[in-house]
Amino acid sequence: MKKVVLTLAISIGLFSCDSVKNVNTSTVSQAATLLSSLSSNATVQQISSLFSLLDANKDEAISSTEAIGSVSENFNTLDTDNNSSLNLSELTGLLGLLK
Ligand SMILES: [Ca+2]
Ligand SMILES: [Ca+2]
Repeated sequence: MKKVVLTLAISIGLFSCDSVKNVNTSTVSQAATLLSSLSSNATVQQISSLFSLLDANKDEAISSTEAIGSVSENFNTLDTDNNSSLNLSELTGLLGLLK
């Protein structure tokens, strides 16, 4: 019986990991929603929110794998220093592209 409980505990542990993944997925969908709502008069605050939503590993940079939608499409244009990641000021360049 103890073994069953242990197995159950491990299963719950694994399930928790899945939950974390789901949270990340929802972060991406939040980012997608925010991105689609951005217009040329978007605020730096919105870009900053987008930045933190996209920066899944919290290294203060958006890598090409973290970029989605128009950020991904314009990644090379936005990456002005060509270091294959976007910092907040580079992401702010998206405002110019939205105009
Ligand atoms: Ca990152
Ligand atoms: Ca860069």
